[in-house]
Amino acid sequence: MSQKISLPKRKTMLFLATIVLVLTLNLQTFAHFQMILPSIDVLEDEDNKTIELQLIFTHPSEASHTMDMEIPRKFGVYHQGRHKDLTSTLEQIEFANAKAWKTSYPIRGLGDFVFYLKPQPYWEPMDDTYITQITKIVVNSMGVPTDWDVELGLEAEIVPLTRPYGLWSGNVFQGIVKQNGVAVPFAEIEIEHLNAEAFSGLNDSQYRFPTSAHPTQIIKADQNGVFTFGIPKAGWWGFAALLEGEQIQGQSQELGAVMWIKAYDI
Ligand SMILES: [Cu+2]
Repeated sequence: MSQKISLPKRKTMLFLATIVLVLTLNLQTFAHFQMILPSIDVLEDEDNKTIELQLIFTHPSEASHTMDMEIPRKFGVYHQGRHKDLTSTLEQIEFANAKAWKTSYPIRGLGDFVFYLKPQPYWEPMDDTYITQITKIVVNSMGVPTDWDVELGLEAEIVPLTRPYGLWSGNVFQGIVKQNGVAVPFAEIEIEHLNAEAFSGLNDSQYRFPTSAHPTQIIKADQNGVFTFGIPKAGWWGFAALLEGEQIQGQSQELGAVMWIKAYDI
């Protein structure tokens, strides 16, 4: 039996549909990305060996509103089989009117230094969920590859299949999405380019996106949790695999596995 919907009811439904649409649009155009932003990605002989790292929770592509970060649960570095906890070295800073963190780290020796961050869960009222994005970045010294493909065994982790530095724009980047060491088939991954010029406050540096679907790229992993993305432009690119985490006090938690890479034009 077909149901007829009376006019006032239809109006209400239209209204509700509009609200849902607006909320959905917000979700799509406000992808959150936890960043570890190092002052340099590959150190050469002549470079200062003490690097700076900033921990920022933001919307990198639109360079819009940046979220306050509480002191991270853990920030550390892995190199040649050794972990170093850097949490106590973090200093609070302000970045785009929000609370962020920074530290400096002296790079000793050659090879890969894998920095990893476990932030405190962030309550996002707009999405009615906690967001926890566990983030990784590899800084290399002197172009010698050592640890870049390591799996640290994080709760949520992107394990790169492509060396995550020394990349050209036009390369593809591949990785495996893992949750507690297990590959996540068909995981959804959001990808954004860091709009560095806008963040540094230069005038007229806003991107003009052709549509509202462009700031955040969305791909899915295959049945083995492997994803592939063709890098269209030089700069920093963030990958956030969005997973379902454990509830926190009855509220849902979106668990993210995040990794950042930097590409250069050939
Ligand atoms: Cu936000």
